[in-house]
Amino acid sequence: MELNLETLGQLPDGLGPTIDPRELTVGILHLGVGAFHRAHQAVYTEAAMAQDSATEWGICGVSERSCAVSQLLSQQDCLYSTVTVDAHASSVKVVGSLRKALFAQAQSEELLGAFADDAIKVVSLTVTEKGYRHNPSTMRLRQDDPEITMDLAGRPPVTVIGQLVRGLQARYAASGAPVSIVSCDNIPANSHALKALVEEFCSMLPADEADPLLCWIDNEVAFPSCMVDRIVAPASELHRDAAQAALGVRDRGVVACEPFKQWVIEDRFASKRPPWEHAGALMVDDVTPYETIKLRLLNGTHSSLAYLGALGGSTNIAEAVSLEPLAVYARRLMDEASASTVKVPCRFDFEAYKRSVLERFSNPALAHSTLQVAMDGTQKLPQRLLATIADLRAKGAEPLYTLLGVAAWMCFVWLAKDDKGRPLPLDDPLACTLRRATASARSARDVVRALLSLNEVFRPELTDDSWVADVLVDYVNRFTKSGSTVKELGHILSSL
Ligand code: CS2
Repeated sequence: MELNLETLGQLPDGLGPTIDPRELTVGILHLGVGAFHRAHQAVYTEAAMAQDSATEWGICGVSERSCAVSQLLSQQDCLYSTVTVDAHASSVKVVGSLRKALFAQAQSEELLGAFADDAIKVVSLTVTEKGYRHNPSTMRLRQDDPEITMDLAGRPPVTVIGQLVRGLQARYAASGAPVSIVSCDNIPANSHALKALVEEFCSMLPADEADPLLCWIDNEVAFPSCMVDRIVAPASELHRDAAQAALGVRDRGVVACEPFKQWVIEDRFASKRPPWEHAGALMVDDVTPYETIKLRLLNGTHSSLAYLGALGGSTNIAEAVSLEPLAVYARRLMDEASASTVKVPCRFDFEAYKRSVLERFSNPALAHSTLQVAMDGTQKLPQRLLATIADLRAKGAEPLYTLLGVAAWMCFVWLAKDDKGRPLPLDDPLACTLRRATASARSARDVVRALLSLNEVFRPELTDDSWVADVLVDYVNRFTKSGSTVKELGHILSSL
């Protein structure tokens, strides 16, 4: 038997949704209905509705890149379960807040209809960093992006920015009802950055379309930023079996996640919003301090462990952080990153935060693959590592640990294999540019010079900092010559 509305009544007590999915109407349109959204916002939204006996915040989830997820979810009446795991226990629960699933590329009319529907009060997104099609170093749309050009020319939009602008146009033409757009991606000032990209796209439309739209967006559309946190790994057969054993029905949409979750939201909405604070989200005036700490300490360390771990042959993050030099390194990297964060939330306990990050990375039940975290480095490094380096350099400091993470990324790109010679695939929207840049490199200095001059990734103050280049050359040299990344890391750490 499969999980769906008909089998819902047969679920064991306490494992079903805390609201009745049949009673919900749709009030949220979410772009990017992947595992993260299903283990995070959808969970908060269900709990918020349950707390307040609200029914108007059902979610319409949109798949962006493939129809597989939206089809699968539709076949299960949009029900799916979370399997929450750590070293000691696991728990299964069916989530009922997702009520509809669309595939953007095949259902563009329905998507525009959803944007225009004034029952939709919130449009949210988890489309990963590359979904914004921006240059992370400038936060502007990539000028040479053919997909953006084609969306601007008026085809049914394929890019997320195109979908947002065409969707907002449809809403403006229909009721003009206010709406709030919430980015839930790991980008600094995420929704504010998104607003700038939306406006940039609008300003490339003919003036008679652009001007009224921009004016309406300014008055009626809010872009509250937020910080999201939960480690979610692709579900394995083990997780699906655990769900089946607990539920008594088969769920093909299982998501596997850690127990920890956090959501800090800027409370600046243009429209009614779900009472997420009743589900544990923190509503604040300014998310910057939370976001900077999360991006630089958690995500920065995650990425660095992913590159070092992958080079050293670790397949997942828990395995990587179980190696002494990597654990020591992670700790020192977080100490360094915390010195770069200027604003800190009041009563924030850095020590407890760092300990909890290491504990979370050690969760063996998720098997979060190093290659998955290593993916899209050009889109992640600027906010995770480079911002720390730039801030510390501006203070005259020497961010030796953060640079180690950047050097590991450079080795990962250049060597394309681990210590045992096994290939490490480069999954990055700028993969061709990276390969071209490093193809003729013969030495560590060549590689560092070639990569540092990619202005999509590195800002001029880093490209031109000869101290930074020298440190990177030294690290890349040592890693490439050593034959054992983990041992070499140990040597480097003992010399710092
Ligand atoms: C990870 C994040 O894949 C990655 O790059 O660093 O997805 C991380 O697991 C989340 O941001 C945790 O909240």
